Order: sequence, then C-alpha cells, then structure tokens
Amino acid sequence: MDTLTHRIKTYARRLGFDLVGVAPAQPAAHADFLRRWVDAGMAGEMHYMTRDVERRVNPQAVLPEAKSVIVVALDYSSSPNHSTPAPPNHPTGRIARYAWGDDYHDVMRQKLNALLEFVKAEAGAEVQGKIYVDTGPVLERDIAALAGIGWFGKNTNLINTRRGSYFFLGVLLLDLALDYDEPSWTAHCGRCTACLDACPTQAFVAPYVLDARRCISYLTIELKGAIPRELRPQMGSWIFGCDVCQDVCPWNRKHAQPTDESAFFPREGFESPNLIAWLRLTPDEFRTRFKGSPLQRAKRRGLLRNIAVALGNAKDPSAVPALIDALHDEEPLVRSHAAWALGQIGTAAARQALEEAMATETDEKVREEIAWAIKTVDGSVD
Ligand code: B12
Ligand code: SF4
Repeated sequence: MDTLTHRIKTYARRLGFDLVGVAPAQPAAHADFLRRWVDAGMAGEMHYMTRDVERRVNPQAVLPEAKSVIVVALDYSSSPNHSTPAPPNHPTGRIARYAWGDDYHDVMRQKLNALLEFVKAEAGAEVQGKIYVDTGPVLERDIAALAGIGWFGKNTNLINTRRGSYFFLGVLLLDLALDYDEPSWTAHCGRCTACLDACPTQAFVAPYVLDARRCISYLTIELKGAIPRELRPQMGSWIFGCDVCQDVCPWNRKHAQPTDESAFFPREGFESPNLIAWLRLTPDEFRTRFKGSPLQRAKRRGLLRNIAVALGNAKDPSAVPALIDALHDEEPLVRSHAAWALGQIGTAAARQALEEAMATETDEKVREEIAWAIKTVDGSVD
C-alpha cells in the first residue's frame, strides 16, 4: 500500500522511531481532566502547565491549519529488567533511566526535523508543520493515545502493550490530511494497583490522577526552591527523576525493549552516581560533566540540593566531611539541605559543624534549617 501516510511511517521507522501513529488534529479528549488538575493546584510551580491550558488542549491553537498529528515514540531504557549493580563502598544515588544518556529533546527534535523535511519532499514544500517534544503547549499523551501509540496506565504514563512505557513522545503537527490510526482508549491495567501502592511519596490521589507536588520527579527536577521537609525522607536515593511507578509495572517487566538509540546509552557513573564525589562538583565541573545531559535542567544548586537529601537518607557517616563543605557552599539552597542531611546523620562531628555554621550564617532560611537539624540531633524534634 503506497500511500503518503505509509511512506511517512516507513521513513519515521528508518529514522529510528520505535512507534509511529497518526491522529486527526482535534481537541484533546481528556481536556477536562487537565482543567480540573490545574484548578486543584496539582501542577504546583509548573507555571508552563497552568498558563496555556486552552492552547494545550487544542492543536489548532498552535497551528491554525493543522489537520493531522504524527506521533512518534522512542524507547530510552538501557536495562528494562533492572539488574542491580554490586553495591560500591560509597553511598550512591539513583537517576531516572530517561536521563542516563543525552538530552532527548535534541535527539528527538533532530529526527522530527528530518521527518518534516521528508514530508515536504513527498507532499510539497508549502506544507506547514510544527514539532513538539515536551516543551510546547501540547497534551502529548492524549494525542498519542488518539494516534494508537498506547493507552493511559493508572500511573498516568502511556503504555504500549508490546513495549511497556519507557519511551519518549514527540509530535509533528501538519496542515495535511492523512490516514488515521485507531485510538487506544481502552486501559489494560485491570485490577493491578502496583504503581499506586509502590509510589514512595503516595503521589497518586486516585488511579490516573497524579498530584505532581508530591512526585519525586517534580521535587527533584521542576521544583526550584526547598523540598518540603516532610517529603525528604520518602525520596530515598533518587537525585533526578524517579522510575518506581514504571519499574513495578508488569507491562514493563514483561515487555520493555532495550533502546537502540546510542545517544541514550548510560554515561559513565549515571546508573549509580557517587553521591559524595558529585556533592563536591564546582560550578565549572558541573557545566562540563552535564553538558548535553537532561540533568542540566536542575542546575547545580538543584542537583546538589537533591544529593544532600539522598545523603541524609543514606545516613552514612562517610558523607559528613563533604556535607560540612556543602554547609559553606555559595548557594543557600545547598547549605540548607546539607544542614538537614547532617541533622539526619547526627554524628558528633555533624553536630559541631552545625553549631559552627550557625555562628556565621546570615541567611534566615538556612539558619532555620540549621536550628532544626541541631534539634534533630538532640532528639527534640517531634
Ligand atoms: C508536566 C509533566 C510532568 C509532571 C507531571 C506528570 C503528570 N502525570 O502530569 C512531572 C514533573 C511530575 C512529570 C514526571 C514524569 N514524566 Co513528564 N511530562 C509532563 C508534561 C510536560 C505534561 C504532562 C501533562 O499534561 N500533565 C497534565 C495531567 C493532567 O495529565 P496526566 O497526568 O497525563 O493525565 C491524563 C490522563 O491520566 C488522562 N486521564 C485522567 N483521568 C483518566 C481516567 C481514565 C479512566 C483514563 C483512561 C485516562 C484519564 O487524562 C489526563 C489528560 O490527558 C509531558 C509532556 C507534554 N507536553 O505532554 C511530560 C511527559 C508526560 N513526561 C514523561 C516522562 C517520561 C515522565 C517521567 C517518567 C520522568 C521520570 N522518570 O521522572 C515521570 C513520570 C511520572 C508520572 N507517573 O507521570 C513523558 C511520558 C511518556 C509516556 N510513555 O507516557 C512525557 C510525554 C514527555 C515526553 N515527551 O516524552 N512529568
Ligand atoms: S515517578 Fe516516583 S514519585 Fe512520581 S508518581 Fe511515580 S512512583 Fe511516585
């Protein structure tokens, strides 16, 4: 069958995309869910989610002549069935597997640009197209379900029956009519609630509804300020993103496919980062090490904040010297979370360093964290 749609799909696969589907450009089926979610405040400080709600649910708002949306998916996981590496002799953190390699925005955008060029070559240079990978006002999972890429799991991720959910989505809006795929609205979770039960921060208020303000992915990547103190102990060793609700999903356990995209292969040390070494990264070292990596998004202060929380949770006294140095970092956000971590570890050296820092610290928020940490060591926190 040599239709334009077929040729586009074949070319998309040749570019390396693992799944490709085509949907009519129409208002999002679950627009009301998004409106309710935003109104309930569940987007937290993600202002890009609250600003453009009506644009986000309507493809014609971003491309008025849009007729079709090509949706592509690219697998990113390197070890779908999580093989735990041998424990090293220093505290290690965890990074969500989507961030082990290069930044997916660049990888996907390059491929989608090539796809748009192909469409223009096949259908005429005057064809208008718009590409989005995560950054634009598009409800990507909704369009992807309409294009038959996968169905909504209770963990809100889009799941494909043959591949699980470890894939990125990207969309190409076109002012061109194409042949459309069958939508995949039917959920296949059945009575399984593994993801809802396993979430370390109890971030799901109901199946299909995630309160982003509690999600470790939000806390470690999107939140710019202090991490709420009551959630820190539940974050375990996650320092960037979180995979728990996908790792426990039976569809991933049985069907996840290792990525063929070499750009997503793990960078050295990303599968089990050495927390003490990373806490000591200078601004220059941070820039060099995370060039082209998704971790850049957290900025140095955000990443060191997360590392301090993970070290506080590890309660490993070998981290105390590095945390004492971080207690004097140039960033108040890093100092305040280092103070918390020292309070959790609670050795005599940690307590003394907290006392000394209190004598010179001028930032009110950091002082408050230090005072709380000292109380924790002394056992006088409720
Ligand atoms: C904001 C955002 C986040 C936020 C909020 C997540 C969320 N669930 O909304 C935070 C920072 C927490 C986050 C985390 C992650 N994200 Co994110 N994120 C986005 C973003 C930018 C928007 C998502 C959105 O629209 N949320 C609004 C809420 C209302 O949507 P929703 O929760 O999906 O709810 C929908 C359904 O549940 C459905 N629905 C509601 N009720 C019901 C009831 C039934 C019965 C049914 C069937 C459906 C249904 O309708 C809602 C609207 O479509 C998209 C990119 C994009 N532009 O779309 C990426 C995106 C969703 N994220 C992605 C990824 C990879 C992640 C993480 C896995 C990263 C990580 N490992 O840390 C985690 C997963 C956490 C999770 N369980 O969702 C991928 C998902 C790919 C996939 N296979 O699904 C996307 C598509 C990015 C991309 N281009 O690849 N993310
Ligand atoms: S990514 Fe982690 S914290 Fe976020 S909803 Fe899933 S299990 Fe919970």
